[in-house]
Amino acid sequence: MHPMQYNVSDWITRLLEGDRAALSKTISYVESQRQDHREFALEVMQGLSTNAPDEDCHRLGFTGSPGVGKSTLINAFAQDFLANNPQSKLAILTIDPSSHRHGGSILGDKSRMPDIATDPRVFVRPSPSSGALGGVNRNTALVMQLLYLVGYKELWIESVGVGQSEVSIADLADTLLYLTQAEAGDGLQGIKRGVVETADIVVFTKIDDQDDGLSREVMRQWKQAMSLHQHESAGWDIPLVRTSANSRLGLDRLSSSVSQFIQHQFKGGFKEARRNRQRKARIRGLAEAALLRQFWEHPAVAKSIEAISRSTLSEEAMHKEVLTLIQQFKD
Ligand SMILES: Nc1nc2c(ncn2[C@@H]2O[C@H](COP(=O)(O)OP(=O)(O)OP(=O)(O)O)[C@@H](O)[C@H]2O)c(=O)[nH]1
Ligand SMILES: [Mg+2]
Repeated sequence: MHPMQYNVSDWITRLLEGDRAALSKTISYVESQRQDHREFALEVMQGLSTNAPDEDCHRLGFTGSPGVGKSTLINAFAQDFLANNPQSKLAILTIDPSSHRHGGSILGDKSRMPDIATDPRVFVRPSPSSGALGGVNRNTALVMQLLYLVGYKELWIESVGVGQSEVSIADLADTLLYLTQAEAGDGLQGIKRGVVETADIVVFTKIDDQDDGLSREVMRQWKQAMSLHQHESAGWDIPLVRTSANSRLGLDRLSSSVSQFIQHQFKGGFKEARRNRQRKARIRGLAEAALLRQFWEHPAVAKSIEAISRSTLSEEAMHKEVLTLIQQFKD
């Protein structure tokens, strides 16, 4: 008998009927540390799966520094999206930074999406980042797949997108928006940090005033710096879009840039190529994390590491010892 009281097929029926409480619970089971929870969730997902290709699913990523305006832009952009696509179902995953400036970030993110959080077509889910600073965690792709399986074909994900986690937002998004504020002196931080390598569209936020001269100057600098960079999809020039969630400046342009990118990816066959690359990156991330855990938890290896740490081995001898450790782990 299953360790959990619920019956898998009843549970699936609830999910397919649109039971939001059941959906929230299933996500918690996916993210749970408990083996029986995870097994139940995976069984449910297998039952939901049709094995049809998920080409009709669009994963839109919003990344950028804390406070840059991700949640507020999502709130505004989602209203436009739903107005233009009234039949669509939209799921939004926000990954809480572990230490949130405003405190109480779970309520915080929902309250920063006041106009959509209660819309029956929208499902907002804050997820813990499990200590990984990047936000996205090893379960995010699974959660997104679950949402897709219960009928959410438009999946948006908010993440600060820095730091070291097994899986990054660039390994998940079909379309990745990099949000930045056009601030003096800060303008090219994103380029310096190499985000342009992964961004498909650069979005300047909080440009409430069309005549904001500074933002134009910062944008010019970005344009110049980015002319040296080639996007992974041949023929795509990364658009730079000035937006404001408050005055709604640039939201139309953002919407058409996203549509153009989707078209470009589809026509050029880039979407599938990208998803393959992302799957590989996720496999790599998950495998590396699992292997490392096993390595550190391996009793003989752990013992040897203790011994080596306490010894007065020379640096070159220690390097040799590391190779021995790996052999010990493999045996
Ligand atoms: N003037 C102005 N302020 C904005 C705009 N968008 C967001 N803000 C403000 O910027 C602050 C941060 O916005 P959030 O949407 O919470 O930013 P975030 O990137 O989601 O932040 P984290 O989730 O903490 O990483 C809030 O006080 C917003 O009211 C805008 O278009 N114009
Ligand atoms: Mg936010």
